Order: sequence, then structure tokens, then C-alpha cells
Amino acid sequence: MKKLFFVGWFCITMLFSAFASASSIVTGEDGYRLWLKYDQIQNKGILPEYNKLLAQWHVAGNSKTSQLIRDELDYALTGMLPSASQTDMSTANLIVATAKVAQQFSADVAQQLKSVGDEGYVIQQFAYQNRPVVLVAANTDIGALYGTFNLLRLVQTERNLIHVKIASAPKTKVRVLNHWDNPDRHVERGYAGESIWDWHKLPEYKYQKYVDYARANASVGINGTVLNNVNADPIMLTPAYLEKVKALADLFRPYGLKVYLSIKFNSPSSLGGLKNSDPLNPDVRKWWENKAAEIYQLIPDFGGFLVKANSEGQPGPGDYGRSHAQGANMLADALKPHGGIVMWRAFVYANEKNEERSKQAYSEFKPLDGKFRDNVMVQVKNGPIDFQPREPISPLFGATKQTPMMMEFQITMEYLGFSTHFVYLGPMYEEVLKTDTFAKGPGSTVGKVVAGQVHKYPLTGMAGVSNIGSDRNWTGHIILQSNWYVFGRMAWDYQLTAAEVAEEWTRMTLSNDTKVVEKVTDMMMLSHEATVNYMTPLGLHHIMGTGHHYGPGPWVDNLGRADWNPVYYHRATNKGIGFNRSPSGVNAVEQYFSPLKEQLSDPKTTPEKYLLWFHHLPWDYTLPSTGRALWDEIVHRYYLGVEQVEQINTEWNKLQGLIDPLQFKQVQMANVIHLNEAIWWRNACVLYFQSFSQRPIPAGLEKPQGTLQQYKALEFPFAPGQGE
Ligand code: BDP
Repeated sequence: MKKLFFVGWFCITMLFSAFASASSIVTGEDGYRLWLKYDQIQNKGILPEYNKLLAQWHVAGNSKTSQLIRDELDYALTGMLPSASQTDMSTANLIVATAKVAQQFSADVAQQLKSVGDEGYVIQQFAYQNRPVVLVAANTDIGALYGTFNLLRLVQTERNLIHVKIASAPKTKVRVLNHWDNPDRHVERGYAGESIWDWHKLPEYKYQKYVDYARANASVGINGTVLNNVNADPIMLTPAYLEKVKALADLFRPYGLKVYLSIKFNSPSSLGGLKNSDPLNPDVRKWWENKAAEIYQLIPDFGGFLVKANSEGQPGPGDYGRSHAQGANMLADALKPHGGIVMWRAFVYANEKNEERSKQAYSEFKPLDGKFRDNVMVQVKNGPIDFQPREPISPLFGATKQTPMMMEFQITMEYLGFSTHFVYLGPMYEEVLKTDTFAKGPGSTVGKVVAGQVHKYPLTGMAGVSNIGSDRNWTGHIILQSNWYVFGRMAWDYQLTAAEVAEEWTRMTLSNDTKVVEKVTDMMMLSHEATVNYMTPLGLHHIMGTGHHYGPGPWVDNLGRADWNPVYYHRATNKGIGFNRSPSGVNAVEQYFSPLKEQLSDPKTTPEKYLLWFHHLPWDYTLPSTGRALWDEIVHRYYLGVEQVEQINTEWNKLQGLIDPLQFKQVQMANVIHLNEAIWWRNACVLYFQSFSQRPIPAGLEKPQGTLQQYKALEFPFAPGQGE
């Protein structure tokens, strides 16, 4: 590895040693408990109410899930209200029950249950025979579990329960994590240690962590998990591995968490020894039917398959001249009799196609609308390229009237600073979900499309590429736990705001102290924009380091395919910068509905955050919002991003003593790296783009340290999370 030259790294080392010598043993919250801490409630103002309403509790029912609800309440309430105890239904104040029992207490609750479906629930506080009752009711045990977690969230965040009246049902049906985990425990794009699945020791050895994983997912409404990488290893479908999958499925079932598998499309030939894996070959179809039957014998509620096909070297139906629909339908037919589904990824692009990369998924899938079976969803990344710090929406949202588009968000921080940058993704998810596609006139937001409220879809779903690993704190960074959390909350309800979710997460994970809640929520809400500023301001994209995607690499121009190179995306010359995707360029805007299409066609009406995504502009182009020349604006944004990170660091440091010391220290250490890397991004990008613009750093801004050559020379062969 070339020598790391810049001062920042030196500072990091110094700081770590400072920590190590200044403190001996720091104990406290290491992050394992996530947002389910259930520490004793300190707020004396609310305690009498909680003691009155919650201290005597009862869970009706005898199923495994009812037992889990009992266990969770026992653990949680004993932690938060030491006087809490289980009692029978005739004396309890807090009652968790399904419809039949619930209706004895309240006709209103029974009525409301009619509209919350299988997974929804009702929480109400009322008087029943002169006793105050909090009733958590649902149509199924799983609904009751979700309701219980919502009640606990209200208590953890110290909300008033008097007269509380909530009816909640998920807005999307399939809410899944996608683990990009390999059988050898390497996690592709994972930054929190190795895979939590210890395949070697399964099926016998079952860690408590597996159960806590299921609990955490259930607590935010996630109801499925795809256990293995989309770049799938066919070994997952062998009998020995299916036994291991079954062991996890059995643990997860009572939490309402279904397991799914990513499959390799050529498994019939590579695993089954068939001549080919052509979806129209009857032997191949039979092979999948048999495989599905074998899986369902072991796992009766198996969710289905996730498929990456004909993408980045993966095999697929295209290898035999068949369409994505033909490939997906073959699998859908095999799963259908058992109730399984196919999530077929739209992340496809090919060099050979003479079409700009951002347009290819739409061109491929739009004509297939209506050709998929009703148990297939097409899973599409939020933006048209690839999980960049910021992208406009994929034009596929809203474009298919009959084929459900399932959202794929990335929770893991492949392009957003791995596990050391303090970045809360709530604002990014919210921005995407609230964007108007105009598919059926104004108001056809992405959230509504995904929830099947614009076009009536038989299936709906959201997937999040997991950021979970074997690290004690699960996600490698305390704050990044919030991204798992907000994904689940928004998959349940796309209308939630990032700010309200940040607040509840902070209260549950860090503290209910008003100062902590306000400050941390502000930092979280600032953090994504800050990162966009120091990485890819004004619509720049795909300018990260090659392969590992660590740090800046806007200069990279030597990769095998044109559209893997950062220079393909920023197109900087001495005259200007940006990608002309307007009608005078590659016309990617044509894939959007009017009036979005027209808005994005003209730099004057394109939101500045997407400016260089859609337009190639001269360095002296004036930005209406600030009156600055484009070059100056780009530089200002890079500097602003670093200032915002400095602000986050300063604000965090002020919280010392107000939150748990171990949580505090973990984030503080990461913040140091974060700031150094933000400066690295800024300096490297500004120096690089300056070599084209030939313009000075605007007055008032310090000159970037180092030289472009030094930044270009950096190599990180052991950066974590690399792909194949
Ligand atoms: C890219 C990742 C790569 C994934 C691919 C995908 O770099 O590791 O395999 O997405 O989504 O962003 O399939």
C-alpha cells in the first residue's frame, strides 16, 4: 500500500492513543440492545400514569407468538417499570389479545380491527368496568406482536397513553432485508464485521443473536429476510444448506419473519447437472418445481426467491435468448402452488447495449409490463444508476400499470462512508418516497406507487440492503442502527417523516433527555445533505474509488467498461461539467412523465440537487439560488459539507455526560475518521476538477492540502466489503 500521507490520518492515530491512555475501562451500552433497551423510566412526571396503566398486564393466547409477546413484555416492562407484573385478564390494565377476546372489551376496537388486516393492530385506552385499560388488539398473533412493539415504543419514548387511540396497518406487504452475505461469511458491501449467519455451525448451533435479530426486525415491522447475496452461491439450494436455512426459519417464524433466498439462475445446470438452465426447457422447469417442493417440505412458509439475472456477469434467461419475464415466470410457476413469490431485480445494464446506463432498466422492463405472473415483483433501486449518495428517482416507478415495482433501498453504506460516517438515511428515503412521478397526474408519489395506490398491484414491497454484521453493535456504528430502524418504519408507512423517526429512534437508543433528543435529531437530519455536499454535490455521481468504492476517485478512466468509469459520469472538460441527459444529450428525461420530464429537461427548472445529473454546463454558468458561477458553487458545496461534518462533531462532543459513555465514545471515535475522510473527499475532488476548470479556489476558502498526484496514488487493497 502506498504511504498515507495526509495529516488527517496522523491525527486519527493520535486520537486513538489518546483515548486508550486517558481512559482505562469504559463500560456501558455497547450497542447490542439496539433501540430495545428498556431501561428504567426516570421521568417522574409520567411514571404514575404508566404504573396505573401498565403495571398489571396480561397477554391472552397460547401460541408461540403469544408466548414471545409475554416474554417481551416481561423483559421490557420489568426493565422500565420495576413494579410491573403479569396478572390475569380480570384484573389487568394492559391487555394484549386477538379479535375474539378483544371484542369483549370494546365494540369500537372490534370495529376498527376490521380494517387493519392480518398484520395491523389497534391500541386504545379506555375505562372498562371502572378500571383503566390499555388494549392492544389484532386479528392475528403477529399483528398483536407488532402492536406490542408499538406500545413499548410509546413507553420508551415517554408518550402519554391516556385516551391513546391508534389503528395501524402496513402500507406494503413484503418488507424485507436483503443480506448480501456469502456462505464464507464475507458480506459484500458489508462494513460491520462478517455475516451474522454462521453457516458452518448451523443447523445445530443457534446464537441468541439470531433471535435478537428477529426481535429487532419485528419491532419495526420487517417481515422477511433474504439470507444470502444477490450474487448468489448455488450451494444455498443444496440439501445440507436448506437444513441450515430451515433452522433459521424456525427461529424467525414466531416473529413473523419469513426467510427468502437469492438464487443463481443457472442452478439447474451448475447444481443439477442439466444440459442448460433455459427457462423454456421442460427439464429445467421440472428441476425448479422439485426444488421448490423440497424447500417447502422443510419450510412451509418459505417466502420465495430474489433474483439478480443477466446483470454484472450473473447468468440469466438472456443467456438463452429469453426475456426477464420468461425467467421470472418459470420460477413464479414453481413457487406458486406453495404461496411463494419472486422478487426479480431490475438492476440490469449491459455494455453491449448501445444505450446510456441510466436508461437501460426502463428500456428493458417497461415493455414487459403485464407479462409477469401475479406472484412476481420487479425490485428496482431507488435511482436509475446505483445507490449513489443522491439520485433522482428511477423512471420505472409509476411506469408499469400491471407489474408491481418493489423499492430497493440500500441501508448499508457502500457509497456513503462505510461504517464511520455519521449519516442518517431517513431524509434520503423520505425524499425518494415523496417524489411525484406524475404517473396518474399530480400526487402520484413514489411511496404511493410502491404501496400499490397509484396502480392497483396484487403485491407490494420494499427491500433494504442490510447493514448488519457480526459486530457487537450490529451495524459498526451506533448512529447507523437508525438506518435499519428507519427502513423498517418507512416500509411499514411511507408517509412517516424522517424527522419524527429520528426523534423516536434517538429517544429509544440514546436518551429521552430533551437536549440529546433535539441535538441528535438535528445532527441526523443534517447528515445526509452534508455527505452529499462533500462527496457529490449538485447531482454529481459515481465518482468514488474503484472496486472497493472507498473514498474519492473522480479521475478513474481505465476500467473494462466505459460505464464503470467515473469520468463517464462527470464528463468534466476545460469548458464545463455534468452529464447531458436532456433532449439535447442522451435524453434520459424522456423516460419520466410530464411535467417532470420537461422540468428536468431545462437546467433552469431542474432542482439544483440534480443539476449535473441531467445537464452539462459551462464552468461560468450562474446558479440562480446563489448567483455564483458553477465552479465556485461546486467548491463552496464541498467546503460546506466539511463544515457541516465539523458541526456534527462539535455538537456530538457537547453531549458527553448526557448519554451512555460507551455509545458516546464509539460515535466520537468514528466522527474523527468521518471528518478526515470528508476533508479527503473535498480536497481530492476540488483539486481534480480544478485541473479542468483552471479557476482559483473562491476567495475566503482555504486551499486544499496535498496534491492531486498524492490523492491519486492512494490505494486501499484491504478496504472492507469488496465484491467478487
Ligand atoms: C453494486 C454493488 C455490487 C452489487 C450490485 C448489485 O457494488 O457489489 O452486487 O450493486 O446491486 O452497487 O447487484
